[in-house]
Amino acid sequence: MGSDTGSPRRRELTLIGAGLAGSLLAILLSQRGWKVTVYERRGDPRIKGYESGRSINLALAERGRHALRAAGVEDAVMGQAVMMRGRMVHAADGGLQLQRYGRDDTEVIWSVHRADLNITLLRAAEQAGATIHFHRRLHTVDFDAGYARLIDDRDDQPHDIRFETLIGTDGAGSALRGEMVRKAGFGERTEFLDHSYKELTIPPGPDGEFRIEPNALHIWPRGRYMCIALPNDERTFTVTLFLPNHAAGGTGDPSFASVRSGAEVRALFARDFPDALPLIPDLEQDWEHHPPGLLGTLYLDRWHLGGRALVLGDAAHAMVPFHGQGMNCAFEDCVALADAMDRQPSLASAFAAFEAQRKPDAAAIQAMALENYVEMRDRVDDPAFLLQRELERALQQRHPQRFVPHYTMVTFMRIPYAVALERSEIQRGILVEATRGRTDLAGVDWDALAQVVHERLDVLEDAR
Ligand code: FAD
Ligand code: 8R5
Repeated sequence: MGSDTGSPRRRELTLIGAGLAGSLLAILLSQRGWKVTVYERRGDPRIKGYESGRSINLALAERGRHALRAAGVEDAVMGQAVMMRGRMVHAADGGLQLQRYGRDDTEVIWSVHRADLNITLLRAAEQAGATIHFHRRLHTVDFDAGYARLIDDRDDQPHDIRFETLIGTDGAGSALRGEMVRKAGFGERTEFLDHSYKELTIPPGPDGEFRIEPNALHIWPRGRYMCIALPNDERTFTVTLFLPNHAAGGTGDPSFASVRSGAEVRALFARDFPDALPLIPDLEQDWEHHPPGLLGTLYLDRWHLGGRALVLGDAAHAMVPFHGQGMNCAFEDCVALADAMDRQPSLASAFAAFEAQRKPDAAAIQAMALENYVEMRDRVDDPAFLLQRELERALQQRHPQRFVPHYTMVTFMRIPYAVALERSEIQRGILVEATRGRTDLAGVDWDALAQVVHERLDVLEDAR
């Protein structure tokens, strides 16, 4: 509902966290006439000196782009985005293979710079009328009285505010979620993966050029672990090495327990990623200076306290990164919430409608993200998987409205994630059955398969 209904004053909302979801939501709600105030723990990234200097990039897909479009910032973001057409698989024997994500260059993902994206969104939020306060970390909340305490971490001084409604866009470690859980339970649990990651950098070549193919997401699959690399527009690549925390019994695999020093990481790269090693000149320093990142899935039974408080994005449903959908999902949340607030008569009913709509979808992408780790690290260079992929494409061509590849439903469409998961499971069954015992598609009975497709999959409405 807009500012001109209900109370004579402009309706106020207080957002906690001006990261990706918080800054986008501030735009969408300001545009709808809400008086939006955002409190952010860190300093203003637009002020020089706050950037860590590291380029961290993210993969932006259709769900995220659609939300940026709704906020009117798509063009500003896409100007610096680098296209990624597919997976560039670096096999252990040095072989290279590009596996396209879609049918052509209309079905691609985009690498965007996190800090630049955040700055673009913050500027647009202020232009739309939002007020953003930096160096304000949410500390404690009195939901009944409508008071919150914020801390300035530069001098440890408390700042108390009054609020009507708090929206938590404060990320995976959300302080607002902590306060909601303290008051009302909510069944919070986090399932950590037994794997963590390290970020490394491939700088530009001697003539300022990209050192490897820029228009791809590079993957070095090695069975129980892997490396990936995403391009940055300044011609660097951010490399992420994912390793188990401890080697599985008897495997002698590398792990965060066994690879501890710069020398050990160099030996690991020389053995497993020899083509990447000469591209990462600061390997030892990157390894020793960047802390390992933890990976986990956060589950929460409820996301809101009446019309008083709500969490969304990573604060409500943090996920492992392997589908590249955390930001995309958080952005899709923002649009869904703004829509629910347009439609519902009260904030309490809008929050309830948002939670009911988005919880199954968040659970679905959390599950699909966990599954995609196995696909990326172990299956992308497996002949059986490649044959299933070939059949997936053939069935898409024959039945474009019914058989849509899993990756396409998640990445290039906006159908609910829960629908994508349900259909993917049916499709995987068809692909596994039809390729069992085969090494190519020569003897496939296409008429029988057409019948199976029609029996098990109805027409998929294309929300693109
Ligand atoms: P965040 O973007 O984390 O924002 C939270 C904000 O809240 C931050 O600004 C933080 O400083 C602030 N904050 C925290 N606590 C407080 C407090 N107590 N008080 C006030 N402010 C607070 N997703 C993709 O879709 N594609 C990708 O390729 C991808 N790659 C990723 C790579 C990395 C290295 C990481 C870590 C994540 C990646 N993700 C990716 C996931 C994506 O970053 C998150 O899903 C997304 O940022 C979630 O947005 P958010 O606004 O909920 O949280
Ligand atoms: N996030 C990504 C994909 C899917 C790629 C594919 C995977 C790094 C911490 Cl691991 C990962 C994807 O299926 O071929 N799209 O985008 C981003 C990913 O990792 C990001 C960069 C990351 C959290 C570290």
